[in-house]
Amino acid sequence: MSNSVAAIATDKIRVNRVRNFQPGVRPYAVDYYVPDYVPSATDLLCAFRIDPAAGTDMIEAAAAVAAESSTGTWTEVWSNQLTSIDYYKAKVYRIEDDIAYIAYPMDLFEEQSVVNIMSSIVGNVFGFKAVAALRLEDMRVPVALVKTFPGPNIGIYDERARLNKWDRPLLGGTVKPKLGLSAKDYSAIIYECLVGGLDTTKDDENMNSQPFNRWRDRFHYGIDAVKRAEAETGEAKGHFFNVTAHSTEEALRRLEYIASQGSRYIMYDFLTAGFAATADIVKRAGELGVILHCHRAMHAVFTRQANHGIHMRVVAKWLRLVGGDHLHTGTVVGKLEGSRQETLGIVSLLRERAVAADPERGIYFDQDFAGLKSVWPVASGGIHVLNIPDLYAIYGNDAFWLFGGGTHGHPRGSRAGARANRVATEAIAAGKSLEDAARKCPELREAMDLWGGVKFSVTE
Ligand code: CAP
Ligand code: MG
Repeated sequence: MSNSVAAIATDKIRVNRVRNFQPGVRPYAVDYYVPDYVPSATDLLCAFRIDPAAGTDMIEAAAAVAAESSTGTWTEVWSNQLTSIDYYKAKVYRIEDDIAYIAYPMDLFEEQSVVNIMSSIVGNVFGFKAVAALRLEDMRVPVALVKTFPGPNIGIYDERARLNKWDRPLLGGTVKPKLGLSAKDYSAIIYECLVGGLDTTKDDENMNSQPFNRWRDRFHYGIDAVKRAEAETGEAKGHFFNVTAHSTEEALRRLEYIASQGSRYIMYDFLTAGFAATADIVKRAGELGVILHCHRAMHAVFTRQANHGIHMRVVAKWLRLVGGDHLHTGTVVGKLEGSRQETLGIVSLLRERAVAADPERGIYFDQDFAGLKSVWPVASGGIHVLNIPDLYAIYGNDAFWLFGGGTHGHPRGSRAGARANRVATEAIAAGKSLEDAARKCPELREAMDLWGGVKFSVTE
């Protein structure tokens, strides 16, 4: 058949299909609510918390979400007949109270693309009139799709091996004030923290390359401070240099330079920059052998509301797939929102090979990470020495704890604050008490006296 004959034949089929087509608008539930569907191992599964719009029942609202996040639109279209719509459509297979479980065939998603997953699953549906509020509570990514992602380049074990630091959590601190310091003064603070006992320091999320502290100046003074602290202490040290920039190209340029000059670490604001940019940063960081610290600035815009948005556990899974080496996860006890059980769940999702469904920790699905390396959970935000016993109970050894105000707020400055944090951490990791440790460490005693009354509320 010539091309034009084939085209005419195809057109005839199309015309016939248009004739058979039943146009009009019908309930989403007719097609997208399939309660007898048994999800397959290759389906991507979602648990959505749904508050249906007034006048819409839960089944119809759930079916609307399944439709709009997969193949559907508001009206019947003749062209559904040109594909296997029953295969490609997402299916609401279970509803329990206000949670709808939806299965998506894996073929709906491009390999290795959180961006593509997001454009479908959290794309249009959150503004849908059928729902008053909608929250993506959890997502089971099928192993076959997990295998297409790179995961962390370095992760927990290899970073410990590089630093040769093992039996305790690793410590860091954000330089404060967050903005306004000159590069030279900034580096003096880095040096004080590292010599005092922190393993690392870091830029703040909003420190990029402002007029008062350009990235290259900060890097040169900063890496010099790191090297001097290493020489003085005989330990591996580092600073997380934030390479977040106005464009991915510029972020990569900064990353290349910083890696070429021997920094162990870079940092990236992966949510404000986006997952596509982060994938580029992960790839190049891996080629150059630098560890990538991921700050989650902006997450609370969509993770905080209990009835609307995306739960942080989903964001954490996505980041592990894309391949950050460190991720901020909250502290439970510090200044920022996040319950104990939910945080424990997120920590498991970052660190374990496979995680079983666990309603108490808010985990709806079993998730196998198919051998992807572990991500360091990072506790940061309003923590100080007196929180260390609780942090140890929550995180155990394999975590980073960052003390910003909890280092520089010490009555005798950053070096003394760093020492207090280090001594307290070593004591708790060795099974001793803070009181015991403070007897031999005046810096710790002073920090405990200073912050004895500072307690943020805790949600279990
Ligand atoms: C902490 C911090 C971090 C937050 C981010 C800040 O400083 O540098 O950005 O921890 O939150 O600016 O608040 P302090 P999360 O140690 O002085 O509080 O880790 O929850 O993403
Ligand atoms: Mg910060």
